[in-house]
Amino acid sequence: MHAVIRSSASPLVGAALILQLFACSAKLETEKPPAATPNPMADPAPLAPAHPAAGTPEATPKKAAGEAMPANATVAVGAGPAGQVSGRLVSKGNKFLADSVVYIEEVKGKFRAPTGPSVIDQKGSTFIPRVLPVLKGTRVVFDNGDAIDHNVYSPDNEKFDLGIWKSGGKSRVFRQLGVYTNLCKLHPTMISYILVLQNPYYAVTDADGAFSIKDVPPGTYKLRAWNERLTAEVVDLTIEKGQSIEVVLPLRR
Ligand SMILES: [Cu+2]
Repeated sequence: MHAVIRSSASPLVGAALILQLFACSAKLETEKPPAATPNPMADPAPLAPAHPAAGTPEATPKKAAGEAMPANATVAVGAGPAGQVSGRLVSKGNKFLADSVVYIEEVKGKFRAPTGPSVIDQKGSTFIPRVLPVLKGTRVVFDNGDAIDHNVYSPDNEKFDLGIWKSGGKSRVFRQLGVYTNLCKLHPTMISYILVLQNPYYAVTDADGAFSIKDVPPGTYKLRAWNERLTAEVVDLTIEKGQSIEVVLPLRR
């Protein structure tokens, strides 16, 4: 059960600064004051004070192309059995939000990669999925489902080339942290990305840029977002035991 009621206020500051701030519900057993943590490197966009506004109807800010981008906003919304970081990415015109990876850069401890592999298919000369985050040490199978030759290679990090083959899979274990661009020498339009991450606390955004990272252990972290075209600020956040945090994270060129 989620004993959190989410409400929001959308103050307009200056021309068109929209911040979505989530306030604590008065019904929380252990109430935490809302904390807004602007990144000091962000544009000089003042964060409006987060007044608890339980019962205020949720306003949906309309975003148009050319609108000013909001600063990132990080707000604790309540406590529950497991920590959670969720929220959404925003961008100018809300473009390119899908298939971003939002992840916690480093979490103390060692995380064992899953015993089974992750899979990237090649179908219709397209890598599916286009973006695949994996835990360090994960085996990734490239499965050629086409009846034609494909190749998989990456010019990134330690580089690799799996050769050229028709039907069936070839695999490799990704042991080095980083982003790998996967390409096919035979089909220049084929591209996909593997993000090798230190811990399993990551999520891929949906078409609206929404994400949810569950079961996050308490700690102070850097939250990052990777996007094929745009970049995001790094967000510092502290999550306490069982706390839920909502983040609105802008992507920029
Ligand atoms: Cu190919």
